[in-house]
Amino acid sequence: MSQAEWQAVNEYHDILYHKWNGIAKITINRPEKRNAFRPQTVNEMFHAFCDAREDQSIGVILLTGAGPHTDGKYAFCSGGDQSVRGHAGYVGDDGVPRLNVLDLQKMIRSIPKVVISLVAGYAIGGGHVLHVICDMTIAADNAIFGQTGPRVGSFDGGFGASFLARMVGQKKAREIWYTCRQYNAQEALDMGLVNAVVPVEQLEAEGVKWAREVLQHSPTAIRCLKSAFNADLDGQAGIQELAGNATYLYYMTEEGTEGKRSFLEKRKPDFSKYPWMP
Ligand code: S0N
Repeated sequence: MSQAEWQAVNEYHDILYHKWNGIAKITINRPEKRNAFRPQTVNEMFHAFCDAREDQSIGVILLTGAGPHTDGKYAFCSGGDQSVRGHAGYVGDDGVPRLNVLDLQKMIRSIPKVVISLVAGYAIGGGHVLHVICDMTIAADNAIFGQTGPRVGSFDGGFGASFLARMVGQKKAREIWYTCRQYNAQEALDMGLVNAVVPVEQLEAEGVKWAREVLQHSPTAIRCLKSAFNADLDGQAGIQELAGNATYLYYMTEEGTEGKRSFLEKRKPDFSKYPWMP
């Protein structure tokens, strides 16, 4: 397979954003902070995800971290930037404390495209939660996973707890949070936290390979599957997404179109030719 020829999209400060052949790549670019996110980082990621959502040529989004840093170490993301953590969240240039990563989490979960995280080095704290939320994770052999909340005075009681527990089981999820241990790539693979482990120098190529496999398949089938996987955990919001896809498909039918057409033509709708299927 030929090498990805990434085209840069937009100018951001804290992230890099590229596209190539149906794939978008969002890279957190703060290696000097182990790719910790501040409000601006999250805003930029959200903006890039919005762009990828609207771009009908994009089916897969790779989420990764820039690196290695000058000290040779890699990071996917080390969570919230502790140096800007204020009384009620992470403080941006406007002086307002926020937990806007929660909006990003919801975006990653609900975007009707496949999000694959490529983890080299640390996926820690809120950075660990980010990879957990992605549809799939490919880990480099140097990846290190873990939560730090109870050690640094924070916790993610949302997807970071409940979805993690769905993924690795209740006992393991509680171990991860209560002990704040770190796990290597093989341990992560063994507990079902990641899909594959590859040598770090092959990480991006492997991500592109997985993306290209996904891209061969039906966008609508994958869109519906993603919302189906989310529905049981996401309550009414999950049902809304799943049902939104039913409406999306119904709008494409003759039967659905008859309802709209009859209204515009100021006549009674005629649904008689549409069967009541078993
Ligand atoms: C990642 C770790 C393990 C790497 O260790 P290593 O390799 O020894 O490097 P360090 O020397 O520690 O770090 C290198 C430089 O990077 C800076 N840095 C690293 N991580 C952060 C960070 N998270 N914020 C700010 N700076 C960071 C270091 O300071 C160092 O810089 P210099 O060289 O200038 O000193 C290790 O670094 C580590 O453990 N990092 C901290 C991990 C952590 O605790 N993260 C925060 C966890 N909490 C969250 O992420 C909260 C997420 C959130 O927003 C949220 C979401 C939902 C609900 C609630 C919350 C909530 O806020 O609670």
